[in-house]
Amino acid sequence: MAASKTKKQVRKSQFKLTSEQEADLRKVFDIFSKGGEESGYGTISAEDIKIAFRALGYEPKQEEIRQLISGVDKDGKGLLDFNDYLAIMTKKMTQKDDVEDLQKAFELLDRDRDGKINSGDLQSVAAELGYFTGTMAEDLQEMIDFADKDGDGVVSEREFLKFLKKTTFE
Ligand SMILES: [Ca+2]
Ligand SMILES: [Ca+2]
Repeated sequence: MAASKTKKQVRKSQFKLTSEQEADLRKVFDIFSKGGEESGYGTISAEDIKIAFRALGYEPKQEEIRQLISGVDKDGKGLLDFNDYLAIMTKKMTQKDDVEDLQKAFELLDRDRDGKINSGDLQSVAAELGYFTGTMAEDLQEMIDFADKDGDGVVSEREFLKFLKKTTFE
């Protein structure tokens, strides 16, 4: 599949994600959009975006997130639909693709330093952000599961890099 396909969401940009990456982003979106009542179905909040970034290994600054969100949040409600979210994530994912940065992100997420990311690590990250609730555990495990390609229940650095940089590592 060498042919680059045109995505309707892409405007005046060089953004390009593989369809697989897009599918993964869709899964993350679905996980968050089914959460909190206040964010409603089919949309996610600015808070969710922050967690989604962390879960994907990015550490954007508060200000950067605000800028990314204000770029797509036309009605100013702070709720983003899938296309808004996709635009933000694509922007971020296509701009930050340095492997060293990703390795640093992996280390950041691997809270217990066992060389793997499991849902406990993600729970710690969420807890540090004051975001963790008991009902999130399952969602976080779901995120682990879809990055976990060999099915051992945890995400190795290789799986992590592969997940974020499919085009380079496959
Ligand atoms: Ca770990
Ligand atoms: Ca694994």
